Amino acid sequence: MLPILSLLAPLFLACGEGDDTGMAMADGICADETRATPYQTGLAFDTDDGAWTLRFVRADPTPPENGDNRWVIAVSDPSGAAATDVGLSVEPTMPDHGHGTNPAVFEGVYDDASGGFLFEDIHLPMAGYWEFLFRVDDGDGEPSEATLGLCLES
Ligand SMILES: [Cu+2]
Repeated sequence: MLPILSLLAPLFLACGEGDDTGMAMADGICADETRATPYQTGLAFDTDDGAWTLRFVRADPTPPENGDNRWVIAVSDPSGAAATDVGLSVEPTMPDHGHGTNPAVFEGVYDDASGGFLFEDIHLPMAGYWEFLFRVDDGDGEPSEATLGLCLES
């Protein structure tokens, strides 16, 4: 953990999270965030090229939080057929702060019992607005991309 902490420490100092009084407000740090999609189980979104639909089967914790997150995400083609033999990765970033995660990219592993691609440990080191760049790679040309914005309240 030490290398990660030492890497992140300057970022915490650099970007901050607002003042302490904001933390006490009932509506939270995401109340005025217009870029984020509200998280719900089953949340689905398409890749930009329309080739694939991604769907959150589950997220632990729900909604996603600052800290360790375990996600299962299903991928399907436009006919609704589940894709099991593609690659699925996610690259989280905080665009307002200019940082991502360590590692930068997480690779999902298809797990039939879970009903989708399992991401065991996506560590998100801050609350606030995150963008998740998903890439679906079927091995044929450039990967398809989808970006999802989520705001972590805590
Ligand atoms: Cu940040």
